[in-house]
Amino acid sequence: MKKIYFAGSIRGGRIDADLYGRIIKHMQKTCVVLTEHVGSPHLNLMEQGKKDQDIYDQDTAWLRESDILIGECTCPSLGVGYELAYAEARNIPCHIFYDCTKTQLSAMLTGNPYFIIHPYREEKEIYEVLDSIL
Ligand code: 6IA
Repeated sequence: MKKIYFAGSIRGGRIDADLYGRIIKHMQKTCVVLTEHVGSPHLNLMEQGKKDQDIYDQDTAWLRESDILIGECTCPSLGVGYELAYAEARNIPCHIFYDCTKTQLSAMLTGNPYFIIHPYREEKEIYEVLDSIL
């Protein structure tokens, strides 16, 4: 099964956490999602006690072993931006989703032809594209 690194905002803001959870659940029907916790509603509790260096070490190890990165970038996150650059440097394919009725994506992503960008207007479009990618 394909290993997916799903990237979504954590300290950048949890406004879309439920959406991340639904995307992760959809992908888990056919793939392994290494970063299931990104969609968890209990992240604040889980975050207590974890050292930032351990989080960095674990996430970069998962990135290196992933076959593909799927990012939901409607809510801007420094961590997600970093993960995208980290994946690009290692030739891991990167698909970026964002709601184009809510935000304008950074030119540092839209201006880089490496990234495969999927603007959407309705959530159902995400699942249609994911089914064609995975
Ligand atoms: O800058 P941000 O915090 O928004 O960055 C979000 C991105 O960084 C996500 O795509 C995650 O892969 C990664 N990340 C940030 N914080 C954590 C984290 N916190 N755990 C795992 N990945 C993280 C601790 C929660 C954990 C104990 C469940």
